[in-house]
Amino acid sequence: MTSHISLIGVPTDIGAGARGASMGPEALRVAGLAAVLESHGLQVADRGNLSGPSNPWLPPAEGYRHLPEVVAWNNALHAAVHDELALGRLPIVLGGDHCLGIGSISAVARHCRESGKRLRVLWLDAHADFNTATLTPSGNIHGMPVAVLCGHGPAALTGIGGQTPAIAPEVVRQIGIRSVDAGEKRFVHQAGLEVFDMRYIDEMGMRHTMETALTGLDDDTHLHVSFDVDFLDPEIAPGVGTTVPGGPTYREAQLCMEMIADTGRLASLDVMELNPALDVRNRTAELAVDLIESLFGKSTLMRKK
Ligand SMILES: [Mn+2]
Repeated sequence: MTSHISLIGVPTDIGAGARGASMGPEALRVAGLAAVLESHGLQVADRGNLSGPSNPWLPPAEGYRHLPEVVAWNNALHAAVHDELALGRLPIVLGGDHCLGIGSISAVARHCRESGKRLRVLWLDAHADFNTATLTPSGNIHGMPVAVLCGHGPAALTGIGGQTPAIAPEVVRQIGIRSVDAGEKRFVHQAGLEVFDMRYIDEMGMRHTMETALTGLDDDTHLHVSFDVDFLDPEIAPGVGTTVPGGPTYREAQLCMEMIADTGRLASLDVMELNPALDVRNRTAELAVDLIESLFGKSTLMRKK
């Protein structure tokens, strides 16, 4: 893993159903993200925030809310992430709502094609984010990024990065899922996504879940983590727009992050949906930073490596 990290702020809530995720990047900075990473010997360059259209807060048009604006933000993010990867750096995307996974992961996939790497995406989320315009009543595009990346959605989004679909469903492992719409559920099964939902984690434990989700990685694998903060139980992480009870506890989330760190394969990261307007004294941002620290190798255990 490279020790050169680039922070990319993407201050928008353009794909969300609640305002406020646009303040996520600054809350993560205020919670000390750069300093925490530097304390582990990493070199951190904060690239500042991308800019893009403001949020017009309109109802859906032909099944999508704010599609032109979502396209603009994701094109900008795609270019920024691809540039950092081309420089051999590890981009951390500070969202912003999860529609930005489209720009980020399409860039990672393009980089993998260009560099001959295999891709594995871990999607940590309460939601499958596999909706389409016909399946979702809200039209909020933050519920659609995985479907778009797999080629289902408007061409202006599915084509970002020059290949449709940007990724195959087989590269994705979804973890922590506990809220899926009925039509979306059928579509997830049809597409063949591998989902480790909360029932699975309850029955099998986080250790077995992560061992299974991480099997088959090798030296040529680029591991991307898309971390939606609503993955976490709302008792510990209230600062998100779409809380769902029954998520991973603090210890389960730490174990998840530590086992990813143990692979040594992490090569890009999204931190999405943090909503400071709904947070309590920035505690969700501080928790996110704490977990990111584990993702980059802080061990809370006494065990010798
Ligand atoms: Mn999400």
